[in-house]
Amino acid sequence: MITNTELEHKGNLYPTALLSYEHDQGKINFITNNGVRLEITVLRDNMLRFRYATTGIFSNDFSYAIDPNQPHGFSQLKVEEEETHVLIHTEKFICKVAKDDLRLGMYELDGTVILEDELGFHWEESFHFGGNFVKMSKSSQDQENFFGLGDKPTNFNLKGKRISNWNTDQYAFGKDTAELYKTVPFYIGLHSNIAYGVFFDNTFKTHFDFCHERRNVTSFWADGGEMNYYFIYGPQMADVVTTYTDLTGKPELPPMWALGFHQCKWSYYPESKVKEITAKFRELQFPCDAIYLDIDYMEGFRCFTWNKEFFPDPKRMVAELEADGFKTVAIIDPGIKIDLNYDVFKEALENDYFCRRADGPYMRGKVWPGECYFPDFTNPEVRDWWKDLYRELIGDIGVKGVWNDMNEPAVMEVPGKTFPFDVRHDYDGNPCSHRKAHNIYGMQMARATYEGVKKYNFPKRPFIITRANYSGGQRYTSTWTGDNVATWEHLWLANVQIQRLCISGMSFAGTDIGGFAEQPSGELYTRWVQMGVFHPFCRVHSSGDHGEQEPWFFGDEVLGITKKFVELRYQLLPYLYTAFYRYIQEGIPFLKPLVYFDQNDVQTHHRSDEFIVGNHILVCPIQEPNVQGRRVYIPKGTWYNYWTKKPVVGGKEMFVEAPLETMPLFIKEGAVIPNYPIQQFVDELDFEEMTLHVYYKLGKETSEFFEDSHDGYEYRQGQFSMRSFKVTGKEDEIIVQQHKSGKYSASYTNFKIKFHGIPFRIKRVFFENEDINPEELQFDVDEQTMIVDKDFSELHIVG
Ligand code: MIG
Repeated sequence: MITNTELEHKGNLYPTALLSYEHDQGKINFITNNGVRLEITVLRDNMLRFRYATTGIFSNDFSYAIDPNQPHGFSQLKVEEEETHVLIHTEKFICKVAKDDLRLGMYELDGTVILEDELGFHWEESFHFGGNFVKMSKSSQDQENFFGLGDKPTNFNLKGKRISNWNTDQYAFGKDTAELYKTVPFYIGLHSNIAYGVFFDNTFKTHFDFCHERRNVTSFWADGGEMNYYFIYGPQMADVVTTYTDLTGKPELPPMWALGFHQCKWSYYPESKVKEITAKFRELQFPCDAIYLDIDYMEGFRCFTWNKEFFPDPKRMVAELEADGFKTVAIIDPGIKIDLNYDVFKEALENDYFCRRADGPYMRGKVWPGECYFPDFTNPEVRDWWKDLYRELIGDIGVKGVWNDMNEPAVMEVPGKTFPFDVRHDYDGNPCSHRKAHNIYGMQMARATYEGVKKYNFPKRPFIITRANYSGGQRYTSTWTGDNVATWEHLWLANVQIQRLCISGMSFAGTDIGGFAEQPSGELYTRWVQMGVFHPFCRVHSSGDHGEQEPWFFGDEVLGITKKFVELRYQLLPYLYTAFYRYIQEGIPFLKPLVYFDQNDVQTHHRSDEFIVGNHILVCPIQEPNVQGRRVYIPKGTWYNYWTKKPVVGGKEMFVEAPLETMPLFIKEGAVIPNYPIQQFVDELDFEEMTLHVYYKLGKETSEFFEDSHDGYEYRQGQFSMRSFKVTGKEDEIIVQQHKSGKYSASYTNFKIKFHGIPFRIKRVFFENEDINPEELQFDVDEQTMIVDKDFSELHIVG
């Protein structure tokens, strides 16, 4: 082992022995002989926060990431001193602090190691900027694996990787590009069936090393700021992820149309082009809910303006699109064109809202509009002003969603592609340089946008999508993974990135389906749509300069197949919306990587191809050209092949056929999957009945189905319904019980129940405990369907 003295020669400094500590209501403060302070805060039974101050003085405690409304409180706490350690016992785990050097260890109640400091906290003074490089190293356990970190385009399992966070506009990024658009300094460790999490809440450039430099060491450090991190104990990965998401916050429910299919391109203009595209969707009966306007809708790329030649009457156009079932989403960038005849610029200048360099000049940089200044979104007054800029776009013109781009922030033709370090920011009253504000600039822009769209779209719900973000930004906005490329490798990356975002608190995420740069073949496009319809956010986007990317561009075969998959998404909307509800309520990821689904099965630890949407649908995207199928690892349990309806027993790999028109999909046995009829857009049809697909299981399984009015805020006053379905299967029986809570009642009256996999011939039917003639429920033997009142409580079928 390297000793502390040896490392000091390399410029690292360490805490020395403990001088004293005190405990006051969940805060335990330690001070060492060399003046280092450690403050441990007990936030939950399964979460502690650690802050270190090297000079004995903490800076103002302020974080953009932490949700001010996060629930906290713990049920038990005992602090006791032993000869060598101070012990902190919560109800769930123990933290030990070593008296001779402040090194930490986390243990389960039976003493099993969860996470131990290797060198622990150390630091190196930063001569150029002042302050310190703050560092932490932890020992990693045998067979330990690592997950998380937001949008990183690398292997899903992070072991062996070194990664840094510095939001960057990475056009056509590749596998292992270290720095992308987002910063989510949160990871999950997993060993011995124990999962835990570390959230390093530091907005400076941060670095993570997962056994890359040294085989048994994991470390994280930042170029400035405080060593300030949260430790979250599982032991289930689900506990870690939901606790992290509680800490950094959950979004509100999006309008259901935001979960529909969206079509985008850089750029659809003029108005006639937009209309040509939307008309084609309707003509081909290809479902679509939203159409996007990229930067060319503006007058010379000036935000909050319209090019009147291309869009003479935006309000009329937006209303006409809306009447045809299309919501309009418009892009807004941060760069404001330097132009004294431009109101937005003038106002910001007069009010001193633009970012300045250290010595006073404005931060000037080139983006699409040419030379620009940039609002300081870390100033609450600037955010308020920005919010009100949406009055016309949203309140008057009727645009329904806003797309924030270039907010890393991106600057063209300069080294580093962003602001220089010396640029000043308000940071909500904690003035700092760009080194500290860079990684949250985009998040604060999206936050101000969210507030504006919410205000002017009220009482309807806002929809925001951003490219750059930081932990906690999920409270305000959805996101996409930026400028990917139309290659098979990027399809693979897209699959990994969305799963990673989902377990990093940011479930509302999608990729540019088909690839942004370059042009996909029809086959690649088809495979990407097949996967994309199961991602939380589902949008086709492309740079437009490499040819067309609308679904009809690739010929009839591709059109037919992609249409079938988009229709499937529309049928599954009630199921997807329910998964989303679980995300906003409990922080449960919309889709679950296999390791999240079954962490005790080591077979899942290195797999990243397949994922589970909601609780019951297993999706196995095809990621190679010219294949007729693929090997799939089916997780433990019994699953039905969605296409053949044949059950398979999991816990093993198998070859599954998937010619171009299909993709392997499996439904967990016992599941009840609600389906809407196919619609061209959300709420197009007033239907009388919807379908519940019931998959037989020998045993019990519970499913749920959340409903509300699909927009507006009545759901917060109890205007929603949560139906839970319990399926109990026996050798010659199946019972479906429904329990409903909540006040909302949708307008349809019946469920068509469609059974799958029933291993017996249906002879008798008991409905609400009465022996009835199956004909009363319009029983169809061939289809295995029955029609029941939507509020039924029990259907009991006997063979
Ligand atoms: O410098 O607005 O990632 O989605 O179409 C390119 C034009 C700026 C980058 C975004 C992309 C968008 C494009 N933007």
